[in-house]
Amino acid sequence: MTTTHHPSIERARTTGVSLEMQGAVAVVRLCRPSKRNALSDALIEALRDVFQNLPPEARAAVIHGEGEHFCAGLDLSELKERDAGEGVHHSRSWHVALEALQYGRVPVIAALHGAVVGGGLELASATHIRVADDSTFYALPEGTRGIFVGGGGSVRVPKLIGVARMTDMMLTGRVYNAQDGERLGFAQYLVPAGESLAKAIALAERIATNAPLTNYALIHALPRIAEQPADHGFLTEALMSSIAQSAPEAKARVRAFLEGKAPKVSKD
Ligand code: 1HE
Repeated sequence: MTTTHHPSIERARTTGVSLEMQGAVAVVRLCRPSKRNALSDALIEALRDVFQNLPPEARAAVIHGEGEHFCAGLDLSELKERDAGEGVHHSRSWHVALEALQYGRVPVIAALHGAVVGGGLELASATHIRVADDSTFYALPEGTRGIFVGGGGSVRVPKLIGVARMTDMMLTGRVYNAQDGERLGFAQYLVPAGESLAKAIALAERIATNAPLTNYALIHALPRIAEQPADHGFLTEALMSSIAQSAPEAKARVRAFLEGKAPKVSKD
């Protein structure tokens, strides 16, 4: 089936970022396997365009990489002699693209496998849920390449694993395997090799059935509340919670539970 998307999404496809709708789930794929999905400037721009222009029917998204690896990070062949000003603009272009993903319209789940390194880990850290398979490994080779993270990694990675572990990864080139990565907090799910995409899509399908305002609160309000001083956070929480509760969909869902028509919480 061919669907017509926003022109920028068709353009992104020719650059190496494709989008396919599976019901209400937007499946976004990095398609540059010969370069291990290394993120060129064009790919970063394409990611920005895709996440800024997801089709209106999308209610959750998955991002994954074609080939043996999720993403090898910054395209090092483009790391030319930039002066300080150009370097700032380059880094800021990553920030814009990854903010489009993190603070977009829908929750995004990363399906990880193979290398999740450098800018690839920065990209994964901007998603809302990470599903890794047994082949996944995590590293920040920037330290050994004589550079620093520039795609938001110094803000997002410590929130997952802490400043001390990120410092160690960058100072020593330490690589974490899939099992350790899940234990430390890089990924919330760990599945057998080859199964991360299917698991991510299954989670996205479930998320797509949530009330839209609940998903909005989780991706836009929760991370901001977590950064606020407690007294501001409590107020933002009260405002967000009252807005979510007032939606007709919330009323209908609560009524369904009280009438025994909605599933109970179950540990199975
Ligand atoms: C690349 C890149 C890349 C592969 N830029 N071309 N990231 C890194 O320092 C990681 C560098 N990459 C690797 O360590 C390995 O390639 C992998 C572990 C990811 C995969 O290994 P492998 O054996 O499967 O592939 P390969 O043979 O190393 O690479 C295949 C091709 O992809 C080869 O090109 P070819 O023309 O010789 O076939 C590689 O040169 C190319 N390739 N990775 C450019 N990253 C916003 S700031 C973010 C800062 C960073 O991300 S720094 C960390 C960069």
